[in-house]
Amino acid sequence: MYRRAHLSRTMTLVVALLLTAAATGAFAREFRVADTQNEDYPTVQALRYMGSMVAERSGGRHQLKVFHSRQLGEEKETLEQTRVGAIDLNRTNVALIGTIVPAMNVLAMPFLFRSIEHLQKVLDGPIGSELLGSFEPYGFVGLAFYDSGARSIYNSVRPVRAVADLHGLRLRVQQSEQMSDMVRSLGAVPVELPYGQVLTGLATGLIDGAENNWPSFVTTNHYKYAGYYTLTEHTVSPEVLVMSKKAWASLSAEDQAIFRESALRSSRFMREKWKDLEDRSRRQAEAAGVKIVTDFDRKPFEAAMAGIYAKARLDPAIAQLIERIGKVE
Ligand code: GTR
Repeated sequence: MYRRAHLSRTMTLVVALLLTAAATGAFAREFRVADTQNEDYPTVQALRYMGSMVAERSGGRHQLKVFHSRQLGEEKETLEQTRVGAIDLNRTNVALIGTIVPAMNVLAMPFLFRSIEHLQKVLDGPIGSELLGSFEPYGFVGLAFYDSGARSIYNSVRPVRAVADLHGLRLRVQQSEQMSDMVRSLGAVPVELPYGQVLTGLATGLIDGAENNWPSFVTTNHYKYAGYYTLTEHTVSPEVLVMSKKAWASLSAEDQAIFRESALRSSRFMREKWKDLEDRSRRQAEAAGVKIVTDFDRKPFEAAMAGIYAKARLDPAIAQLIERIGKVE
C-alpha cells in the first residue's frame, strides 16, 4: 500500500516536472535554419555565429542546425515551410518574403534608399524595430535584418548604359511580382526563377542576365556567363531572419530573449564580414574580364519606376512607410 502511494507520488512529481519543462521550453532542442546561400557566405557564417551564442547562453540546451546551399529547398518553398512550422528559422531576402508580408516589399523598392548608410539608419532605428515586429500576423517572428549591399543588373549580351539598352533582354528576377514589375518598367522581359536555377539559365541562354549584389554575382559563378555588369544599384534590399511562430512559442520568455539578442549580434557580425567579401568579389569579377559600366546616367532608370511607386502607394500604410523612410536623414 505504502509502496503504491509512494510510486504514484513519484509519478505525479515526474509528470509535474515534465509539464514545467515543456511550458518553460527547458527541453534541449535543435532548431533547423534555412539559407539559400553557400556554406562560406556571410549570412551562413552569421547564422553559425548566432548558433554558438544560443548554445552558449542556453547552457547547451538549444542548438541551431544551419542548412545552407538550398539543402531544404529554394527560398519560396522554405518560406512556406517556415510559415507552417516545418522549418524553424529562415534567412531570406526581403523581396521574397515581401510576397507574404507587404511591408517587406518597401525595403525592396527601387531607388528608395539614397545609400547603404541610409538603409542602415532605417534598419537600426525605430522603423527597423517596427518592421521586425510586423511579421506575426503572417506566421513569423522577425529577428534581425542583414544589410547586403546594392543590387545591379548584369547580362551576357551588351554593355547597358541606358534604359533603351535593356530593351528585350530576358532578365531573371526573384519570385516576386514587384521585381517583375521593375524589370518590365525598364523595357526588359522578367523571368522569375529560383536562385538555384539562374546559373543554368545563363549557361543555356534561357535568360540573358539577372540582377544581384557583388558577392551573389561572383559566388554563384554567374560572372562567368554574364560579362557586363552595370552599376545601377537599383535596390539595397536587405536580408531578414525570421523564426516560425510555432518554434517561437515553444521557447520560454528567457530563451526568446536569448534568440533575439543573438540574432541582433549576428547581424553586426555579418556587417563586418560583408564589406570585405563585396570588395573581393568585385575585384574577382574585374580580374576575370567582366566589364563594369559606371559612366551612365542613373536618372532615367529611376524615372522609369514611377509606375511601381504609384502601385505601391495605393495602400495607405505602404505610402506612409515610403514617406517616413525618405525622411530619415
Ligand atoms: C541574394 C540573396 C538570396 C536570394 C538571391 C536571389 O542576394 O542573398 O537570399 O534572394 O539574392 O536573387 O534569389
